[in-house]
Amino acid sequence: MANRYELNRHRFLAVVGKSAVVAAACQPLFAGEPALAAPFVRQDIASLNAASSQIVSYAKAVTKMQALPSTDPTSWAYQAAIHGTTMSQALQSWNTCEHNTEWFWSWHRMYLYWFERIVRSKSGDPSWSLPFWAWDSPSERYLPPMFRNQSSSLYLANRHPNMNNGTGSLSAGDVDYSGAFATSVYSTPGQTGANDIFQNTPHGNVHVGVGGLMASILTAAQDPVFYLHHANCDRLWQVWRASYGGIDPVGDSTWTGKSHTFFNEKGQPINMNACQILNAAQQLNYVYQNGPSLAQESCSPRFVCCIPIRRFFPMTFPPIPPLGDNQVSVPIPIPPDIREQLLALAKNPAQSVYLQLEGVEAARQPGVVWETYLGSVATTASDTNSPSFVGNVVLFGTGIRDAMPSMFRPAVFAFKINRAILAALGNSKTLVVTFAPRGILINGAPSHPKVQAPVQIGKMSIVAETIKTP
Ligand SMILES: [Cu+2]
Repeated sequence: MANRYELNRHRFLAVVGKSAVVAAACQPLFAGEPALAAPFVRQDIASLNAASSQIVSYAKAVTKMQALPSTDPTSWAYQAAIHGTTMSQALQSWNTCEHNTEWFWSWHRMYLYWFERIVRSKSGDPSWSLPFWAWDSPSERYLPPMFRNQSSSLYLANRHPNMNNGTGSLSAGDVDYSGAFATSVYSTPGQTGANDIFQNTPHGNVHVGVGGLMASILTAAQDPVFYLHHANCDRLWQVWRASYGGIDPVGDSTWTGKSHTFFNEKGQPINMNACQILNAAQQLNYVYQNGPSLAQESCSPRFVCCIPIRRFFPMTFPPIPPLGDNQVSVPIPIPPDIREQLLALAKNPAQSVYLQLEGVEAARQPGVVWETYLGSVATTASDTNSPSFVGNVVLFGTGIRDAMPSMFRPAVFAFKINRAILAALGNSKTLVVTFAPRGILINGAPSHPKVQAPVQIGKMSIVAETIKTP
C-alpha cells in the first residue's frame, strides 16, 4: 500500500519564473494514439440541465458501473475504492488517495482523468467530459439539482438531508480559498503551501458540508457529486497557477518521481507521475469552460527550491479545551517585545505569520467545521469577511481516528494571520482565538448541528515564515 501520509516528505516547491520549456519527460500520454481532436471542455454544472448529454451520459454510466462486480477496475465500487474503502480486501491501488501530502492536487488530477475516460466509455458518449461544481461562485452553493433528483442514479440518500432537499448550502467561509491562494508556494513541511491549505478550506469543507458518504475519505468517492467537486478543485489549481504567472512547482524529484497507479477503460493498470499531468490541455487533452489559459510547464530540473526560514515565538499558550457544541475562546497574552515584532512582521509582505495548530484530532467526523477568528476580543458573530476570520478547523483527510486507523495521523493547520494581527494588536496586549462551530447554511442561515465528536487540539503556536529563494 502506498505510504500516502508522508508528512515529513513534503518539499518546498515554489513558483519561480516563467521560462517554460517542454522537456522530453513531459510527452503527452497519447503518444502512439490517433491524432487528438480539440480538447474536451469540462463544463460548469450551472450551464447544464437534466437533459444535457453530460448529465444523461453520466447517469447512464453510473448505473452501468454500479452493476459491475467490485473486482472489476472499471466498476463504480472499484473506482471509489481507489480513493478509499471500508471493504477489507486490498485490491490493486485501493486506498491510495493522497490527502495532506504534496500529491493532493496531482493525484486527484490523475484519478479524475482515468475516471472520466471510463465514464466516457461506459456511457457510449465519446464527447463526454466531467462537469465541475463551481461552489466558489455564490450562485452555486447548493447541491446541483440533478444530484437531488431521487429518480436519478446521481442521487444518493446518504448525504446531509438539507443538501438533498435543496434547503442546505455551503457558506462563503466554507469555500473561501483566499487563504490557500495567498501564497505562490506549492507545498511546505509546515503545511503553508497552496496545495496544503486548499485541502482543508475549501476542499474539506465541501466534503463535510455535503455530508454522509462524502464526509469520510473511505466513502467519499461513492457519491457521484464527488467527481464534480474534485473537478472544481482541479480547475482552481489552474486558477492558482495562472494567478502566479501560469507555472508550477516542477523539478522536485520526490514530487515528480512518485508513480501512482490507475486503470484505463479496458481495466488495464496505468502508472503515472506528476510530469505527465502538469499541462492538462497538452498532456491530458482537456480544458475548463472559461478556464485560465496556462503557459506550458516542464519537468526540467530548473526549479529553484527555497529555504523556509521559520521562527516560533516564545509565548505561553493556555491549554485549549476540546472543541464541542459551544464556541471556545482562548486568550493569548502577548509580551510587549513580541507584540512589536509581530506588528512589524505582519506589515511586511515578504513575511507570513501563521497561527499553527498541531495534533488536531477527533474520534470520528465531527460533522461541523469551526470558523476560527483571531482578534483583540472573543468573536461573537459569524462574519467570515471580517479581518479576524483566519480559516476553518475542518477534519477530512487527517485527524479522524476511525478513518483508516492504521494510517492515522493528526491534522495540522496553518492560518495566515498578518491581516488579523494588524487589525487586533494595534491597541491590545492580548490576542483571542475563537473557534465557532458551524454547520451548513439552512435556508440561508447558519446551522448548529450537534457535534458528532469533539476535536482536541494538541498544540498552538505563532510562527513567522519567510521563503528564501537563491
Ligand atoms: Cu476530496
